Amino acid sequence: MTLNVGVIGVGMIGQDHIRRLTRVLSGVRVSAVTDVDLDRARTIADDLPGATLHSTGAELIADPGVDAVVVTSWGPTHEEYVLACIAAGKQVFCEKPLATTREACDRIVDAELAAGRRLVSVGFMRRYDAQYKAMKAVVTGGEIGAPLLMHAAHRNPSVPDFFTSDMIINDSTVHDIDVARWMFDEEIVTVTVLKPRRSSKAREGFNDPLLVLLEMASGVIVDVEASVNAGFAYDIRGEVVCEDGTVELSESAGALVKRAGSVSARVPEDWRERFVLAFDTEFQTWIDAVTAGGTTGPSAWDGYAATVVCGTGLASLRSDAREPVVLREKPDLYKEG
Ligand code: NAD
Ligand code: ISE
Repeated sequence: MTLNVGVIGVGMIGQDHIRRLTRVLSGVRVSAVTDVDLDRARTIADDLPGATLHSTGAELIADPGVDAVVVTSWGPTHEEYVLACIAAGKQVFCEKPLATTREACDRIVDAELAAGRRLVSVGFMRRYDAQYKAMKAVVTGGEIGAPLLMHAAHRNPSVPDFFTSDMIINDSTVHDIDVARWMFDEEIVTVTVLKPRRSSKAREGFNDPLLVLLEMASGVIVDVEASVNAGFAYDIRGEVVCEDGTVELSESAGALVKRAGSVSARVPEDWRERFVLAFDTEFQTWIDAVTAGGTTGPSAWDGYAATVVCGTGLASLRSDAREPVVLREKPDLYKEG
């Protein structure tokens, strides 16, 4: 059986996901596309045999030729499309963030609860990365004792002009926030954002880098060094410190080259290169689950919790204080798996 997927938002990641859905993965085809930039959507549709071009997301969701939906438009537009998919009873894969405010995420969780089943999957692809998965297996296996700390770094080479200090938290660090919740199987209870010396490469008034401290319910502390003007590469790091040892992500998935006086390896250019296989696995797993009549992956609850923690981080960025994370009670729908 082939799953017919409609894609809303065909910008950078939308096009990358269409490439993997059409050329890399199996059991799926892109049957419809749309974008607020209709010319862009038309150009993409022209390259997809048999795909329908829709002028709005609502039309695409209502199309009987669309079995499931991928939302890759800008973050503030996600809520509308995810709610429409739930109302139509269609499975939806939504790129992060699930939505940009706590209230919007609440509405999505409430709609899914009213539907009585999981219809939403959120694009936190690091959970599918082989290195992160190996690290989690060591931590949960208990072979090096109880976890105490995690050190993480999320360095982006550069970002467009519209990027702000707030986005270091809610666009970039949101991934580290999801990793922390998933790695330790528990919620984050406080967030403290520290502002180190400002990089001279950051625009005036732009705090970069940031040091984001996440305190987990068990007392484990995760420190995330986040920056978007690192210049040299897309550099993602992680190390969990446990009572009897440590476990860390490898420096590079590629080959290590040693020559006179130096040791070197490739550092990825961007998130597309670093997480290419994670994205592939994330999508194939989702396609298989949806084809089988269900869903899989990070839930609307995970999207809600990540957005609330980001909001708490923004509060700390402004107050310079340690801020408590206040979550609603976790509904039973999200307690399994
Ligand atoms: P982009 O600006 O390149 O593309 C977004 C597209 O959405 C544009 O073509 C825009 O015209 C379209 N769009 C905007 N509003 C719309 C609306 N109301 N209806 C339909 N289309 C609309 O942005 P991007 O980098 O592709 O990011 C898109 C989403 O993917 C964001 O939520 C972003 O956070 C997420 N993202 C995730 C990752 C990851 O690592 N998982 C990486 C990059 C982006
Ligand atoms: C981007 O939107 C992503 O999600 C990338 O994974 C992240 O590393 C980058 O910082 C974000 O801007």
